[in-house]
Amino acid sequence: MSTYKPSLERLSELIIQLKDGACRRMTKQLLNSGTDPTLIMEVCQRSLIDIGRKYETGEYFIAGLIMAGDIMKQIIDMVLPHVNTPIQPSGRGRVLIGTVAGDIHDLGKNMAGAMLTTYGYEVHDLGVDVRPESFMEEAKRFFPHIVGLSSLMTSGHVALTQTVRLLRQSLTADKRPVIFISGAMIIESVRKRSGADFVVNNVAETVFLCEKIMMETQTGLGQSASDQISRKKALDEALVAKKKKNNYGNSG
Ligand code: B12
Repeated sequence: MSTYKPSLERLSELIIQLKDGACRRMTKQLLNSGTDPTLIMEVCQRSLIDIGRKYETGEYFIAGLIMAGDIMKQIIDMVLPHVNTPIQPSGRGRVLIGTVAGDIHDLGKNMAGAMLTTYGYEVHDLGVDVRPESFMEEAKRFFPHIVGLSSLMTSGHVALTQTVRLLRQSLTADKRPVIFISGAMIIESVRKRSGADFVVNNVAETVFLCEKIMMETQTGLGQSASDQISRKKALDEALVAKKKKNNYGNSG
């Protein structure tokens, strides 16, 4: 049994030390003490970034990444059933997700997919290492309102750009989905280069943005470029306001 008071900071330390049993116990204690499940997930995500840095500097090896991935998966499985969702009907909108070609990271994508499903979205997950053509074929069949592309490695940015281009070229304006991109190495300049509409950095942001898009535009399809730009500006402002309100890292 852990002798520590449950806290998100302590969970982060345990994750970074790769102590899986203690991580499970701490997560259980945090959930029992009423900590917001999305805060737990965000702390995990940030801790895994630290583990990635340790891998880069040679302090951890590939085994460390594998263990970290395993711990993250266990925590996600414990946390997801505790996510409180507003009561709303299914069929909020269709979301197509997948990890781009050459990349097998899937924890963030799975987490985002599970959250969106809980929130009533119809999520179609193409898995990992997905070719641009597969995204395009599925988009033509499924007609998603939103497409979410995951890419955790710098080497995936080419595939990301190719996928966005192909989706834009092969779908007519009225069936064009809003495209999100996400992952560890994704920043605004990558979004610009790829031609995607939004970068999402965590599940809370993903759900928030999907809700806004579905609410504000009915379907989010068939917008003119200027509509898209003004909508993006409004959403960006809303996200900044939401971030300011968030009080990370000091519950428990
Ligand atoms: C765990 C991990 C692994 C695990 C993955 C297990 C799995 N099933 O996914 C394993 C061990 C398999 C792995 C392998 C490799 N990895 Co790795 N890995 C990581 C690590 C530590 C954490 C990633 C993670 O799961 N984070 C937790 C999740 C929850 O966060 P997230 O992915 O950011 O997702 C959140 C948001 O971005 C968003 N989101 C993410 N995806 C999506 C998708 C959609 C649709 C939406 C809406 C939202 C969304 O929501 C999520 C939740 O908030 C990262 C470090 C880091 N900085 O992230 C390195 C990292 C990504 N890996 C890296 C590397 C180099 C590799 C390897 C090449 C190592 C090797 N030598 O073999 C291989 C790559 C294999 C391949 N071809 O893909 C590098 C990439 C560096 C770079 N510049 O490209 C990183 C950044 C580590 C580092 N700092 O060096 N890795």
